[in-house]
Amino acid sequence: MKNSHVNIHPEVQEAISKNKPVVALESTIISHGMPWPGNVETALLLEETVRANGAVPATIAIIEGVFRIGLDKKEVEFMGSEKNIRKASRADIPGVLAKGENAAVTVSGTMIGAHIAGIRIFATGGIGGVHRGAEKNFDISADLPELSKTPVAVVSAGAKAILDLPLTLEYLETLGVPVVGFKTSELPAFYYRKSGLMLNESVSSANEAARLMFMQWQLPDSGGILIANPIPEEDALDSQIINSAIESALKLADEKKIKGKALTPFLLKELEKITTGKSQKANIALVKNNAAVAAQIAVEYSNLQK
Ligand code: PSU
Ligand code: MN
Repeated sequence: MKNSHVNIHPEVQEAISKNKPVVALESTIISHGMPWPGNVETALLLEETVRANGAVPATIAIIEGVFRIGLDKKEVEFMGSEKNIRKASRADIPGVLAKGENAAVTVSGTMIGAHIAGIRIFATGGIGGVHRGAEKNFDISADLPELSKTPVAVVSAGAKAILDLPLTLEYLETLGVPVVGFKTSELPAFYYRKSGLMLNESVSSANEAARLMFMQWQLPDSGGILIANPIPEEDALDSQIINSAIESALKLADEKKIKGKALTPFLLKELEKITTGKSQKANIALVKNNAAVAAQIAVEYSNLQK
C-alpha cells in the first residue's frame, strides 16, 4: 500500500522489524462497542495488559484517511469521544481512505491493518458471525470471510453471544478457518465459558498455539485462525440471565427495525441497560484476558522465529 495511506507507530515499526512480539487491537470496540469514558479506559487498559505480558500493543484505526497502526493516547481518546466515526469492515475501507474520513475498524478491518504492517496476532472481545435469523436476514459478519483469507490469528472469547453460535461455527468450518480452543475443548459463549459446542482443536499453552500458527502459515494460501479463549471463571455471567437479556434486546431491535451495521452496537447497548452494567463489566474482563493471552502467544511466536 502507498505510504501516504499507512502510518505505523515508530515503536510498533521497530518491534516488527526486529521480530519482537506485537499484538494488534481493534477500535470498533472503542468507538461503537462501549460508552465513553469506559471505552477509552478499556482501550488503554488493553494496551497496558499487552505490555505487562511482554509485547508491544498496536491499536488500529483510520484517522483522516490514514491507516494508523498503533495509536498514541490522544488518538485513543479521539476514537473514544468523537461523534462522527464510521464503523469500517473490509468493504468500507477503500471509501474511507479515499475520502480522508475517520473510521473505527472492526475485526475484519483490523486484520487488514495488521496484515499490512506484518502483525500476526490480534486480540478482541468477540468476533462478528452469523446473526440469529440469518436464513431470512442474510446478516453474516464480514469478519468470517476475512478470517478465511487474511493470515492473522484472532484471540477472542468465541463469537458474540448475540449471534447464532452453531451456525457461526459451521460457517467457519466451511471457510476452512481453524477454530482453536485455548485450554478448552468447547466454543466459549462470550459472557460465559461454555456454549456446549465442541471444537475439533484445542491447545493447552501459548507455545502450542504459536506452533499451530506457524504450521498454518506453512500451508499454501492459508488465512487466519480463531483462538477461542473463555472468559475467566470469576467474571463469567450466568448463562440463563444473560440469554434472557439477549432475547429482550433482540426483540426490541426487531420492533425498532434495527439492522445491518447498527445492530451489534444497539444490542450491546441494550444489554448493558438490561443487566445494569454487568454485561459491560464482563466484556472488559474477557477482552483484557484475551489481550494477555494474545501477548503471551506473540512472545512464543516471536521465539519460534529465532
Ligand atoms: N465484540 C465486542 N464489541 C464489539 C465488537 C465485537 O465485544 O463492538 C465489534 C467487532 O469490531 C466486530 C464487529 O468485528 O463488532 C462486528 O460487527 P458486525 O456484526 O456488524 O459485523
Ligand atoms: Mn452485519
